[in-house]
Amino acid sequence: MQDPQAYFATRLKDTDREVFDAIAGELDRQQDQIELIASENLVSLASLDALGSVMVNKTVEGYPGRRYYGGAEFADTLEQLAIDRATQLFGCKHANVQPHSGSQANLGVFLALLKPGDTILSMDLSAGGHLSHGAKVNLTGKWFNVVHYGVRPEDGHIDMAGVERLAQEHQPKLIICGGSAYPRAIDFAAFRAAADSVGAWLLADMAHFAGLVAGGQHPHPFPHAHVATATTYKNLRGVRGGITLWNDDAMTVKLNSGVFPGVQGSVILNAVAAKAVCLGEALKPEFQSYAANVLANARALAASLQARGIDLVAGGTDTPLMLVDLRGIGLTGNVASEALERAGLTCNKNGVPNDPEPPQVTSGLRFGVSAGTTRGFGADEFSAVGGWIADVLEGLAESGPGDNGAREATVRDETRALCRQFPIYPDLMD
Ligand code: DSN
Repeated sequence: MQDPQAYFATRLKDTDREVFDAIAGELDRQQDQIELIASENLVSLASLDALGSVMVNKTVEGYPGRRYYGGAEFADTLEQLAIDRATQLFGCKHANVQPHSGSQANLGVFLALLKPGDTILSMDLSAGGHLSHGAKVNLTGKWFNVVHYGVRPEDGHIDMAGVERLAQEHQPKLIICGGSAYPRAIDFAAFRAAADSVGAWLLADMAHFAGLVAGGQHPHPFPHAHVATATTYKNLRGVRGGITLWNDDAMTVKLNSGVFPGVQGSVILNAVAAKAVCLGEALKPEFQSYAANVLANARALAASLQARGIDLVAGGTDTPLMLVDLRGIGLTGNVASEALERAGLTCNKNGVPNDPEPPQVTSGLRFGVSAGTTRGFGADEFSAVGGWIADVLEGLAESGPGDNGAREATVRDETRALCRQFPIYPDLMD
C-alpha cells in the first residue's frame, strides 16, 4: 500500500509523467497558438485554483440548506455565493449554477416546462442554432416535436416574420432564441411578442454572448425571456459548465427540479467554486472593459477579413463570433481549418446557411475573439490576425494544400511571435 503521506504530498509531475506531459503539451499549444475557437477562452489562475481545489472531494445533492448529505456547510456557502453573484451579474432574481454544461442547462429547462411530444420552435442548426435546441440527432430532437426557423436569404439575419408565422402555424410550447454560430444581436422583445402571441415560453440561450450581456455590450434577455441559459466557459471567461437564470418565483421549484433531480445527480462542487470565481471576476469594473474590447476586436477581425474579399455570413458581427462563407473563394471548411492550424491559428470548420457540404466538410469557418482578447490582443492584433488568415486562405485557393507550406510556415512564425508578446500562464507547470 502506498504511504498515505506521500499520496497527499506528491505533485503530478513526480507521480504520473504520462498525464503531466500531455497537460504540459497542451499548455505549450495554448501558449503558442492563436485561439480562435468561439467556444473557448482562457480562465484566470484563480479559476484554475478553485477548479483544482478539495471541493472536488465533496458530494452533495439538492440545494443550499436542503442537502441529502452531511458536511455541506462550505458547499452551501460556496454555491450560495455563486448564485448570488450570478443574479447580481445578470440582474435577475434566481439562478441555478449546477448545470454541468449548457446542454444540461437547456435539458433541465425542457424537463421543467415541457412534456415529451410537445412542440419547440428553435433556430435550425444550419442557420446557427445548437444541437440541444432540438437537432434530430440529439435527445431533444427525438423526444420533442421540433420546428425550426432560419435566417433571411438576403442578409443572413433571423427571419422574424418566419418565426411569427411558424409560431402561429405550429403553436409551440417553447420558443428558443440564441445558438452557437449566429453572429448578430438578438431582438429579445420581438421573440417575446412571438411567444406571447401563442402562449409559449421563451428561452434565451446566451451561451456565446453572456459576457457581452454582463458587460452591457449586447441586448439583455431580461425582462423578455422567461428563462435564460448560458455556458460559463466561452465569453464569460470561466471554467466549463452552465447556468440557468429566471425571474418568476413561480418557476423556481420547476426549474431547480429540472436540473436536480431531473437531469443531474450530485453537484460538481469544484466547478461551482470556479464558476463563483468567474462570476466574481465578471462583476468587477475591468470586465466591462473586457466586454467592450471583445466587441471591438470582433469587428476589427471581421473588417480585416472583408477588406481581403472574404465573405461573412450576415455581413459582420454584433457578438464575439463571426462565420466565414468560403464558397466565394472556392474552399471548404475542413481543408481551410487544417491549413490555419498549421499556421498557428486554431478555429473550427462550420456549416453556413444552406450549406451544400456535409458536416465533416462544410463551407464555413467560425472565428471567435474571446480568448485572444483575454490574453491582451487589441484591434491592431486582430487586424493582423485577419491578414494572416487571408494570406493562408488565398494561398490555399491558389495552390491547394500541397503547395501552401511556405506561406503557412511564414504565418506560423508571425503567430508564434505575437503569442510570445502576450504570454499566458507563466511558470504554470514548472
Ligand atoms: N456548443 C459548442 C460550440 O459552440 O462550440 C461547444 O460549446
